[in-house]
Amino acid sequence: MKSADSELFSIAQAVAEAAGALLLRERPVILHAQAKSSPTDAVTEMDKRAETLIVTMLSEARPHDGVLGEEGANRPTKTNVRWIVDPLDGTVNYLYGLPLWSVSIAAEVDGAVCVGVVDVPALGRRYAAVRGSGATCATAEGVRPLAASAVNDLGMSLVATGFGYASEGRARQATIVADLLPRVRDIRRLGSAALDLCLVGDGQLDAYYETGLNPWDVAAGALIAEEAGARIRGAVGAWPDGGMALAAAPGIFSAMEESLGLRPY
Ligand code: LIP
Repeated sequence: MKSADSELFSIAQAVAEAAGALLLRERPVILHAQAKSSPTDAVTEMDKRAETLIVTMLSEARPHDGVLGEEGANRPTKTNVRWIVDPLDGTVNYLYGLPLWSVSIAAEVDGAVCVGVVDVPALGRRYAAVRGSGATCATAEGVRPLAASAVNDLGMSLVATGFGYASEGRARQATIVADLLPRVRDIRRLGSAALDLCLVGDGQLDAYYETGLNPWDVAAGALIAEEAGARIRGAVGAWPDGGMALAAAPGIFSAMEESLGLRPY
């Protein structure tokens, strides 16, 4: 691991752990939400508190780096590093007291994500990856390497997806999942893109796809999935984008591309 990546990795781990601990330990019993892009697109005080903590820690560690965050952080970089953060991915799950939410911290170096950490406090898991060095999951029992599943039959695959907050987009997403459902083992909708991507890397999902995501939803999880041996892509290129985020076990990647109508890039 390059020394520069090692420094970024250490910072990402510390920031993700601190934000995850804040969200887990200081969640109010009564948590209120405000609406963002639609009445169902929720943001809570905890999303904002977590992002404030993340930006503060990053600024102390590397004051001249750029930062892009879901809740408004948007500082241009004066170095070759930009942090892409989702302080609370799976906000609706968190609001309802469900455990499937995460903190996603990614470091982009010269335009490519090189470090990713996804902390899943309610599950006691911290997924991480450094480009070229594989992906891991840390739990109370220790640190284990990740590996995508060996499935090679789409009809026996567990596929996750997600849906946006605008009703017209959801209608289009519904037609995609309706077409896919009879072709696969089953569908899951877990509610956190970052976690979905990590679970593909962990072999607990065979594939995940979603349209309409933002850079902070996918930056860390996509690297973790790729470093774990999954294949990833977007609508128009090798990295997930707003048009499509796809991560799949290698044995079903082409079948997923075909099912989703993705052309070779
Ligand atoms: C969520 C994503 C999820 C998507 C939800 C939402 P948020 O991010 O992680 O995959 O289906 O609609 O966008 O809003 O909880 O940070």
